Amino acid sequence: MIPGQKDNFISGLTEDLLKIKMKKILITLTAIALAACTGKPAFDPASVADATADQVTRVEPLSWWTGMKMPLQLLVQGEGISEYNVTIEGGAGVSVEKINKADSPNYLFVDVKVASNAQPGTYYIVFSKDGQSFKYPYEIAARREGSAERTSFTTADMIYLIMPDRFANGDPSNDSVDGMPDKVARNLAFGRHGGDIQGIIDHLDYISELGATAIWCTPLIEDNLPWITYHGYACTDYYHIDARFGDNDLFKTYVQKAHEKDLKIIMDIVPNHAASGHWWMKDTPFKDWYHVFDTYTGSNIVFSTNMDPNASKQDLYIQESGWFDRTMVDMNLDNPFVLKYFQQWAIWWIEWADLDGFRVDTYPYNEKDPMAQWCAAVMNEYPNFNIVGECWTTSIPQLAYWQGGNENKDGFDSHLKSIMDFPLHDALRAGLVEDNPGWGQGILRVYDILSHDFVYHDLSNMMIFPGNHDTARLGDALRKNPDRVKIAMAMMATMRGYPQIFAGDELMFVSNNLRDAGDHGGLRVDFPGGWEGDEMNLFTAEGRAKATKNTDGLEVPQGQAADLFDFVSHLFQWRKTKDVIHNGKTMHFMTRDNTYGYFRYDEDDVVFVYINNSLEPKNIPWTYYKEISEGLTDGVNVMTGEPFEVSDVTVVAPQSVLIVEYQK
Ligand SMILES: [Ca+2]
Ligand SMILES: [Ca+2]
Repeated sequence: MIPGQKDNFISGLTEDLLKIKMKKILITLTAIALAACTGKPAFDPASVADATADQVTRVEPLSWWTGMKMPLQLLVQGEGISEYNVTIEGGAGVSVEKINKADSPNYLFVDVKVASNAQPGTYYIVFSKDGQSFKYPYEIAARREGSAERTSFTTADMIYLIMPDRFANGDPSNDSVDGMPDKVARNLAFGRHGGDIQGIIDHLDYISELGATAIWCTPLIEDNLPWITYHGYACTDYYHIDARFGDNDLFKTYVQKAHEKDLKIIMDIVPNHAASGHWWMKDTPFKDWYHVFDTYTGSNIVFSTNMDPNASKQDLYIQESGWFDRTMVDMNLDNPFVLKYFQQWAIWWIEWADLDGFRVDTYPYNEKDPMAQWCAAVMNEYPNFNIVGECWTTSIPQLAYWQGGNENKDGFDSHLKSIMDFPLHDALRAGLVEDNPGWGQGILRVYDILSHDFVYHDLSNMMIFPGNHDTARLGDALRKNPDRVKIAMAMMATMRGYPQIFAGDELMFVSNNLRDAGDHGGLRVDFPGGWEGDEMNLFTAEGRAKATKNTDGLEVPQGQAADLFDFVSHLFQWRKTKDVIHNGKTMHFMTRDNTYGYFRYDEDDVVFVYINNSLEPKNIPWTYYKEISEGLTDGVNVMTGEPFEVSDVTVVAPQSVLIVEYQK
């Protein structure tokens, strides 16, 4: 039919007539379909026995939806299941396209076609052999309205990073769980402390009050190794929330409740490695499901092998295929079934839990080409989604290489939207504590890092952060100096990209002195007020005003918790609506006296930031800034709300920051 004919056909009908005609067409089509099925009665679920727990031990993804772009491939596990034929019953539109056998006889990978006319509902996977059949119910649901177009985190957001085990214990009944050997042990830095999803739900208002608009939790899915499981980075079951954090339904509730408070949820995921105690390690579907070595081979952690023109193939192989740790087996994303497993697993969590973004752990440890396909698959399903990868390198060109769209000489495109600005993190921490800076030192380090911005493909998708769960506590790095913590926070609120703050850094937490606290376990301190019986409660204004010192060894500086919280909260509440910060340009000025001045600007607004990181009062060098500051009047001091006029004798106190906003 040519377009003109269709237009004439429809325009010649009233709406009612059109409906009648369409109905007749539908009836005819249904009749044709039924005729085609002659001889095959409708499936009666009662006629086929349910699969026993031995016959089908597992089907993943746990469910699926109509209208998805990602093709569905079911992983089916069961004793000797590969000998069975598989069909899908329960309605037209959902059918088996291909049955793939694995190396192990106890798996099948079933390609399922969910046609555009498929109806949401319960279908049945029917397994048949020698005249015997059993069935397994499988839900194909309707998608949420607007699911594909969901938005994600952007420069308008501030991301609050939480380690759930250390944030708040909302449900003491799940601190230790039968069948899970790692029990609660709050006296150990590497023990479980009992924090959980309910604890986060209970404190969403605190997170909102701070000015955060998104939450990134370290992994919540099951990590059931015998010890050191509190961090969740060694997964033993990709489709279930760890019982010590809650369950899948509670996770979904957490996302809903966060959304009600305009907080986005970013899920932390780890496709690079699974736990040595993952359920599939007893019987992997394929021999090359993960990277197998004769003797333990750890990754050499040399990411440069990915873009180094002089690198040997062997070094690259060890980098991307070596294990992250003895308890973390390295997944083989070059196996197409593994890649597909992780693609649809990621999409399943977005769709099922209504997620707003991903943070991908140990990003460059994944084989880079299949990982790029992984990103592309997620972005194909959700074009506005954001994914930030942990590409932990101090090298700016190497970091830039990993951002999708970057013009890499080898043609590689990661399709990864966001990267973490580790070089800025390092410069900020190093520069802020240098009181007698030499050449290129002090706050000038930050200027130097920003001078490399020409290398990056997309500055708006840089996650900037003064600290996270893997680096020393900001309070320790800045030598317990609250004035410099304020400077760091002010820079995070006013620089390009989007900020991420690690829970507790807003209150200048420092590492505790629990046993074994020398490494990460010690900086991941419990949030005072998150546990019943805590002496301090820093979640409330009243508690912060009274806060002194925690008897557990955590030193919250006396009298400073309330002041710091108010400073950080004011900053990030202000930032929420500042388009000039979200999307404006930057102009910065180089000085060698441990001060730093920069402007964010667009057609309508200018924000001026002046940092005096030195130990003396400083006059703002306005004449030096005149190419952008000339003519600016009616400024407002962002922190005090007071009018601010440009003056040659504006003195800024030592170790402090001034932020002024102007309308052009
Ligand atoms: Ca708990
Ligand atoms: Ca790897």
